[in-house]
This record gives sequence, C-alpha cells and structure tokens, in this order.
Amino acid sequence: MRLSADSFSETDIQRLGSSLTKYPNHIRMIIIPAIDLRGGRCVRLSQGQASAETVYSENPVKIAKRWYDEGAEMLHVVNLDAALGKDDTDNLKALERILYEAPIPVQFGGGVRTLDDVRRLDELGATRIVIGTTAIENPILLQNIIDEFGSTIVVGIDARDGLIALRGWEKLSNIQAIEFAQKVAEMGVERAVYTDIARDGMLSGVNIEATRAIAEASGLKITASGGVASLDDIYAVKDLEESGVDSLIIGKALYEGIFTLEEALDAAEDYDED
Ligand code: AMZ
Repeated sequence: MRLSADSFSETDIQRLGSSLTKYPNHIRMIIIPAIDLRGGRCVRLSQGQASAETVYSENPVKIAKRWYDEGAEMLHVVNLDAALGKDDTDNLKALERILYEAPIPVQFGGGVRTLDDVRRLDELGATRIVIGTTAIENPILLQNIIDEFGSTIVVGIDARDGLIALRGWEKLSNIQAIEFAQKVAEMGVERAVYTDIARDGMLSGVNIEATRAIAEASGLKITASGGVASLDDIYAVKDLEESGVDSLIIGKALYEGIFTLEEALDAAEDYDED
C-alpha cells in the first residue's frame, strides 16, 4: 500500500472542505501527534532517556486511529528501540499495522541506517522518512538516499546545548546543529525536524529561538519538536512561519490531556482577514 493524494478518503476530502469553509483563505500550521514506539507500545521518554519511560498505550494502532479521528493530518512515529540499537520487531509490526489500518500519512524515524531500510519503509507507505544518526555518520549514504528519495527524506536534527546527538541520543557529537542544518540543505535536503532534547517530554515549552535560528540559517523547512506545554507554544511556533517553520510535533501534552488535539488544531489556524 502506498499512501498518496489518491488514497485520501471521502471523509478526508469532506473534512478538508469543511475546514476551508470554516476558515476561508486559511493557512494552517500542521500539528503532528507523536507516537513513540518501544516494545510495540506507545510510550514517551523524558529527554529521550530510556530509563524515564511512561507507557501511554499497549495498542499504538488504536492511538493512531484516535489521532486520525480527531483530525490529525499526519503522525510522527518513532522507532525508539531501533534508534537505541535494540531489537525492534514489535515496533515494526506496530508500524505496519498503523500504515495499513490508519488512513493517515506517517512520518517515520528511528534506526533508519541503510538504503534498503529506506526502500522498505517507502514501499510500506511511509510518507516521510526521518534520518538522524546516518545523516551524521555517513554523509555519502545520506546523499545517495536524497538522490533516490528526494523530499520523502527529512533530516532529524536532535540537539543538546546546540550540539547534535545521535544513536538514540546516547552519544553527543561535536557538530553544531546550525552548521549541520546548513550542510544538509546544501546537499539537497528540503526539510528537517528540529528537537531540543532538554525539552523533549518535559512540558517545558518549545525552544523558539533555536528553532528560528536553525530555520533562518539553513533555509530548510522545519518541523519544530520537543517541549510543547500549552497552546501558547502553538501560537509562538505559528509566529515562525515566515522563517520556514510550518509544522509542530506534539507528544506528552496530548497524552496528558493538557489540551485536546481539536484545541491544538484550532490554535494552529491562521486567519487572513482580507
Ligand atoms: O528519544 C530518543 N532517545 C530518541 C528519539 N526520539 N532517539 C532518537 N529519536 C528520534 C529522533 C528522530 O526522529 O528525534 O529518532 C529519529 C532519529 O533516529 P536515528 O536512529 O536516525 O538517529
């Protein structure tokens, strides 16, 4: 199965139609709920630490369907076990079921290390494929992947104190996130997910200034990630639209019910008064 514009259902089209009627001339920042997979379950980690895990569901497919039913336009699915170099059989099964059973585009990352990995994920129907560690460790392979898959490829820029972390965030490089973003943009990458690790899973607010700096220095389209704590974060990220930030990943705040997805989608609407 390959998700494409053709595979949008009647319901999707109706939903888009009613959203356009409700908000004429609107541009909406895309809100992307996160599903982090560990041992086939839906979890959140705090600052990416494997020891600081909260399990939100034994059934990630149900969660994927829930976000779809509540109006999400895309999901961000992370294979934490693979990112950490562990056995990820159960996560891959969960991913396959999400791709087959939830009619929603999926951005997938974690442990993508070879061209064959990318080909398999593309065939399975992942709409975007996130590459972090491999982008740092093997630029030649990254270039080959970009040449074959173009805008399907999203680079994961995961930073701690401005430096890139990799291998499930257990290893810190000495590469500056901004320089790395500029480098991958020159290689032909169009989009990156920028995560401030210190804020991820912490409900401590998005690092707006670092997100803006990465976007402006690189010219990449940026999906912001990490730390969303309230609707104010959504308003603040929306203000970065002109810098090239067009989407936001939300995890814990949705799982803890701090606000609903519907409220997030409403907050992400932009009105053109004309
Ligand atoms: O939480 C973690 N420890 C973690 C995480 N969320 N480690 C990696 N990741 C995510 C990155 C990116 O989306 O944010 O996995 C992806 C990158 O994985 P890799 O294996 O390519 O570095």
